Amino acid sequence: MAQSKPIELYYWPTPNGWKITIMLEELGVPYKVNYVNIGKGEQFEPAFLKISPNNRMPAIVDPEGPGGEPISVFESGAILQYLGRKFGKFYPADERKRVAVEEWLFWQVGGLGPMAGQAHHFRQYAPEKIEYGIKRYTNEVNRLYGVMNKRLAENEYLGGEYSIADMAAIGWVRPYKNQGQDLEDFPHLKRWFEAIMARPAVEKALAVGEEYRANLADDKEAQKVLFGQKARA
Ligand SMILES: N[C@@H](CCC(=O)N[C@@H](CS)C(=O)NCC(=O)O)C(=O)O
Repeated sequence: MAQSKPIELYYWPTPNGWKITIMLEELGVPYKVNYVNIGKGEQFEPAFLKISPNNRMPAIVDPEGPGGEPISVFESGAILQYLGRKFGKFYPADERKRVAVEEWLFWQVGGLGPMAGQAHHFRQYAPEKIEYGIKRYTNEVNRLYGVMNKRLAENEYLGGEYSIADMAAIGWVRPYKNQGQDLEDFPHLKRWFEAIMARPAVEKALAVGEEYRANLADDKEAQKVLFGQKARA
């Protein structure tokens, strides 16, 4: 499948954003980056909420969607599946292989991502040091790393072959130190991490918007935007 018009990517350089730049770089399809500065509240702009009603990036608009009409997709897992189906890569069509990829993809979006996110929050950003929260999420990430390590002892990649499941997980292992983890404790995970980080497409993908990456721990204004959100009218 050839893509003539670039895919519009709504993006900020974070673990969830990287998933999609990795997939697009691996596929080698044209894409245009629209930065959504989440520390400045751009995720609440009405035009963005139309394509991503959860006020989270990443999201995409594919001008060449089904039937040749544009389609928007939000939620990183759904975007990875859409791109994998459309371009027939990194998301096998064989049902057994597809199920394995989906298991580890959903494991990431429902487990590793949210738990590592909470570990970052309690360890780095919470204004009070809440030992209970720090311990709970550091331990849970440790458990999840152990699960990955076991899987990777018997499989080269999470879904078997390199796939969207690995692309989803890598960005969440990258900040392992901020999650209080040591990759030396997980040798198979370390082998996997190093292999993926050495891929040229991954290196290119992680560099997208690198200049905008700031330490959220020092940015009180961004913290005000991001933390303590409630339902909006
Ligand atoms: N479940 C979503 C999570 C996306 C997400 O949490 N994105 C964060 C940045 S990593 C965001 O856009 N935050 C904006 C906000 O909290 O308002 C996905 O996998 O796409």
